[in-house]
Amino acid sequence: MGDDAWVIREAQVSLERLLPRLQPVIPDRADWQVFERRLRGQFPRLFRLLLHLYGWRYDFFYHLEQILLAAAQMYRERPAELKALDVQREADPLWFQRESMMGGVCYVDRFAGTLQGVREHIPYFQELGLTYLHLMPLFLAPAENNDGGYAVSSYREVNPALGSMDDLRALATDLRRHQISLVLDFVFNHTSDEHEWARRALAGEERYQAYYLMFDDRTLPDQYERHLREIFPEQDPGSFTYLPQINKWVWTTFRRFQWDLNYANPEVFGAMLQEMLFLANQGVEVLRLDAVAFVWKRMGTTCENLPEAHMIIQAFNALAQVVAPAMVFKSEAIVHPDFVAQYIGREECPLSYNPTLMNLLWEALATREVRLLRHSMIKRLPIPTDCAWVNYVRCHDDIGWSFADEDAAELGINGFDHRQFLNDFYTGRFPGSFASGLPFNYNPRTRDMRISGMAASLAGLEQALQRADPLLIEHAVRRILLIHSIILSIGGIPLLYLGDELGTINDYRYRQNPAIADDSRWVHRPFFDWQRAAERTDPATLTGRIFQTLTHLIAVRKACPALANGQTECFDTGNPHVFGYVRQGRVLALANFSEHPQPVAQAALAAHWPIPRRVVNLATGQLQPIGEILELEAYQFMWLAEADACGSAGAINP
Ligand code: OTU
Repeated sequence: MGDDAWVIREAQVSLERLLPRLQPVIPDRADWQVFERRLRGQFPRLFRLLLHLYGWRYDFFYHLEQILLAAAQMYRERPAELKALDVQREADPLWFQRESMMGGVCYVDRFAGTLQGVREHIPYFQELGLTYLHLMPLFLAPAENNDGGYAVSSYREVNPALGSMDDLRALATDLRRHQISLVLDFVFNHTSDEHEWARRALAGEERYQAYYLMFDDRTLPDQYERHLREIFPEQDPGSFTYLPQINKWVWTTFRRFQWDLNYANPEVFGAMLQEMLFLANQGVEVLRLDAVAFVWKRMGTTCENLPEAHMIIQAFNALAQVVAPAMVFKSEAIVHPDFVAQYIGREECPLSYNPTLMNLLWEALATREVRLLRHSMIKRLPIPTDCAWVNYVRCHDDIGWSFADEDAAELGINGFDHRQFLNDFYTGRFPGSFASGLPFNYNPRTRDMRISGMAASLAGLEQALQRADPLLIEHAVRRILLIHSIILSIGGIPLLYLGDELGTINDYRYRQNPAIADDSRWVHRPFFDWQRAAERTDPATLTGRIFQTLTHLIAVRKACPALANGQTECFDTGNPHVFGYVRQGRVLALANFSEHPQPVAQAALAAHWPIPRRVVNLATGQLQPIGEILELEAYQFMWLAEADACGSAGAINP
């Protein structure tokens, strides 16, 4: 008990001592009042977190002061327009939960050449209904070894091939005027080996060597490695890289040119805080925290998802809420669902990718059965009501089968064997598979493997087109639409991987580029095909059909408050192939994961959804009679609601 009272008192005393030192940094009276009010609100938990992380240091209070001085400085530099947005969002903290929210993600160069090019395509984003645009890493990075931009050499310089910082700010502002929030990555677990800190470390400066985790010999690395997971075993096995220039080993969880930062050093926390708030001040509204799981290490553990990793993020969160409360964090934890959930919270990451839903959508397409999807979603979809999932079917990374073995075991499924099957299925090795995917990072020791491929190719379109078989093409298109219908209706923020709205398939040309030929993820990072996009208005083309259907579904979602973030009840439809859930008690979504028509009994639905007298399928606008048995066609989905609800009256085609 004594401990806690001491911390509370110490926090109070420290704050009163610090405030007069911070005030001169923010000369404007009104600004200072806002800053002080927010700091008073966040300080007790911030103090506790930093004390836990760095309180053992003799110079703790020095670092605490440096951290707050940096925050005050970044607040002073924050543009007025963003300060106004802060005030607006403080009054509307759940802004990201609306039915109008719709996300998209793309590479600047591959989508539009430059930042200016992206700006010119704002009408395209509007056509799709986007309110959230994630631009893949766009900062300075090594020319070749940059892991798709995830090896950052400067957090304050745009990659000159894409434009300038001015272009980035102008784009952020322009997007905001069009109600689109800019989303950028904060790659904070590591820097590239060309970052100034890394260069100075290599030149022998001890201060910067302490920014990273460096070892004089293999003794400690060997001990750590006994428990570590290899992320890229094919390209860079192990988790340490030898640096001949200084005869040391540096911790590199990912590629050899991505050096993990040492967050046990409070100076690193302070330095990265400034980079984070700098991003906020450029107009970033959602910050994607890359690789959250790895930021803290402790001997004898997997060095993933440690309690201190959460404390680092929570401390960043507290400081962002003081300086830039308009911005929210999104967690990128592609790990066991129990661990994914631990990052989600208003005081940590209000948004999180939903990798479990993502990989189970593909699992259900492969098996044509929805039991693992349903069982896992019943257990894992609920999160705090002031947070939201970001639901996606594909992203720029591989698909890892990160569902919980326990969930599978509860259904009598052996997780390990099931993953072998899914890997065989999605690399086309399983007889009869429709998928054209590529293996990614097979690890012979663990037999772990992940899958690369564009959504359309994984869903069968590539094979079907090769075989020019109309029925197979039809099935593939329906699979693409089916899984998108789920991310658009299950709650949270749907996130579209741009290109998927055109049914874009794999692009194997990366194999000709030696710098990336060994990384199969590039098969699903094609250049955006604007020629093909020109077909999007013609529903007689495949592109047109996929695009028109998706944009229609997006428009329906945006007009239907029941499809906003909120309660989702997944239930057993009584048919093993049909996934079903009720949104906020009002919309019933059904999805048939098999290529055969499937019946669902009225009684099975009525138990979860009071069947209205007149029912409309919002997805098509057609009235949907519900007899004793409701039949779904091959891969059909329905969004059923009371006719006249959700503004459907106007849209109904009887
Ligand atoms: C992230 O992903 C990025 O999305 C990747 O594109 C990067 O290569 C990587 O970080 C390094 O910056 O290993 O295969 O468990 O899976 O954070 C993807 C989480 C990755 C990791 C995830 C990482």
